[in-house]
Amino acid sequence: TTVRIIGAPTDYGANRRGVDMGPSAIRYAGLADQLASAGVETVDAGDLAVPRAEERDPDAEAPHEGDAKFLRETADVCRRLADEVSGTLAEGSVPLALGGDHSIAIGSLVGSARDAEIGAVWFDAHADLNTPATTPSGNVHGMPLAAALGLGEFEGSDWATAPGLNPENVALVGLRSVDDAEIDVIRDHGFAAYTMSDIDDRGITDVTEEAMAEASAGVDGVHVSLDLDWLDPKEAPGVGTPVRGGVTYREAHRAMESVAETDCVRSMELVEVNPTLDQHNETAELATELAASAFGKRVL
Ligand code: DIR
Ligand code: MN
Ligand code: MN
Ligand code: MN
Repeated sequence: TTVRIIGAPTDYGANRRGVDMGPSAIRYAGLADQLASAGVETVDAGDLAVPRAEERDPDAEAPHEGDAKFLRETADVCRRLADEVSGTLAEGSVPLALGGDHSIAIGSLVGSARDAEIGAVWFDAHADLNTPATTPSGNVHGMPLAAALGLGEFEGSDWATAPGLNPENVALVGLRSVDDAEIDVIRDHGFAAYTMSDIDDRGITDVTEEAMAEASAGVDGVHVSLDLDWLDPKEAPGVGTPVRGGVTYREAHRAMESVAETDCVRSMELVEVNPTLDQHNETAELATELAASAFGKRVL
């Protein structure tokens, strides 16, 4: 396998600044070395050019209550990321996108689903199923899964929807902070959704294997989206929206090992690493280790 690393240094979709430094933090933490220790070759495509929020006219971006902030800027980044992701797949490599906030997942999903039917597994404390109409925060990082599934109105939506992403092949793992409108979406569409309580009761291996089986059934491959706030804030303090009661270091590794065992990973992303909120870059380090496990690193 060759993994192609694509940095998407955005913070347009987040509630706090600084997550745009995620790609640098993850590279400095040793991503390429970690993946090499998994027996994986890497190519680094560098970072997408992302204009700084400060360069924009502040009046032009003032959001309305309940509206999505920086949606046009997000669309611009995601269009280019989608092209990078689909180009990487076309040359036979596996794209690994580095956020940036979780809004970049729109680009990853659109690109991964451009010439294929795909599933997605969402490792996250949150469901990311809000829309510009339901968002309580206005932050697009709470909306990417809805956008890619064609739910809600996203500025024309053509750039945001991934028709090759099958709703029957969506699984969410580790939920513990879900908004009311998101609960309705999960119920209405019957997404496979596993809360932290499911992990408590059944164990992480069982839950992850079932989620991967559901996501991969009958499709060409699976997009793995790893929001670092999936982990407990004790393990991953460098995230913008920490929620207590997340998975442990060991559970996270075991889950990523199960991901690798299925051999159906088509694309992946590591998002929401914010080094300005971190301690000694440990969340970025964790991200690199988990990526290695997801790409097949084993103890023996
Ligand atoms: C919340 C938080 N559901 C929102 N979402 C986050 O703003 O829509 N997603 N933090 O990662
Ligand atoms: Mn999250
Ligand atoms: Mn987020
Ligand atoms: Mn998220």
